Amino acid sequence: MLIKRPPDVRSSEITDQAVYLRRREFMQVACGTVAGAILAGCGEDQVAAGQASRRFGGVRAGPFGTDDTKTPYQTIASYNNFYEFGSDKSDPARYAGTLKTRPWTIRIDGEVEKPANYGIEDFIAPHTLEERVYRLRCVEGWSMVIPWIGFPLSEVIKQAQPGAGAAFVEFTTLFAPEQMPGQRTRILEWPYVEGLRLDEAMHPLTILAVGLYGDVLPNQDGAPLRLVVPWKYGFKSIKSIVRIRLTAHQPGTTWSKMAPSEYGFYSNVNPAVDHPRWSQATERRLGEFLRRKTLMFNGYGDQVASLYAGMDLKRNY
Ligand SMILES: Nc1nc2c(c(=O)[nH]1)N[C@H]1C(S)=C(S)[C@@H](COP(=O)(O)O)O[C@H]1N2
Ligand SMILES: [Mo]
Repeated sequence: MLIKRPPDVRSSEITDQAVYLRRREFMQVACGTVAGAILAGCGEDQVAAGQASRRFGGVRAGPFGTDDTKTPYQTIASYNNFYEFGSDKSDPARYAGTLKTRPWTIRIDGEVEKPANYGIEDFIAPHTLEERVYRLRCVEGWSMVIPWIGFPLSEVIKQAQPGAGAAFVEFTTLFAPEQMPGQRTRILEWPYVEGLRLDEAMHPLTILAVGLYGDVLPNQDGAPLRLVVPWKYGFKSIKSIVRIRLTAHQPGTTWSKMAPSEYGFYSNVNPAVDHPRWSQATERRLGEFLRRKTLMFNGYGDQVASLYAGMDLKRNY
């Protein structure tokens, strides 16, 4: 059997992260535009050279680490799903530069005692940032290992004080067709929305990510703030969030509205439940040659299986 190198991971991507960053001039934004307290390495020399790193300082190693080899930065930042910028994997890296991530407001409302609007800096500042190295498994059959920078979603929800009726959380991506060319098409219903059960949202594995590999998120990965739910298929991890709403009833989600027989509300990674059009038993880790077996709950079963005790996961896909 001939084993082909995956065509979508080019050897040119195997370059040093710093070189890549400089080449793509991701670091053009001057330091000080993000909460200064959480950023380090913003020397004036770097700013002058157009290389101002927006690296996060004081980040501690978070729990749930993995020994899996991390996917190279260049792959994480160039092979994306972000339909607001097109449906080709290379579209987000090419077009997401038009997304304006400052100023950025996040609203928390619905079934909470303390609804509020936050500017992104105020939203992030109270939280201790952690590096969480998580596997991400896309429903399409590929996976990556990503060193996110973020903090538990539970901290944000507790602060908003869920009301007695709160049972689910709905997340909404920015709607800005002038910045997001995909939203000028009808490929999906806009804005992109996702949802979790409240206990899933409160689970210690569930984070809001603001960076990866120590730097602020590249736009194509969901800047300035995206959800990461590592035991669920990648589409649950909604990008560029502007609203977090607690609800009494299960919210609709973009992919389940688009194709209800293919994408459910739960979307837990499950090698035993096939997508109607393809098997979910194996996956291709980007950068590797051979496919690997997909693990139940993406390998996080010890942490999350109890959330689904007694549920039929074939029905609740
Ligand atoms: N707003 C929004 N969020 C999104 C998507 C999208 O199209 N729009 N794609 C999802 C899918 S299908 C996946 S696999 C992950 C990909 O995240 P990554 O590009 O950072 O690897 O983002 C998810 N979040
Ligand atoms: Mo995905």
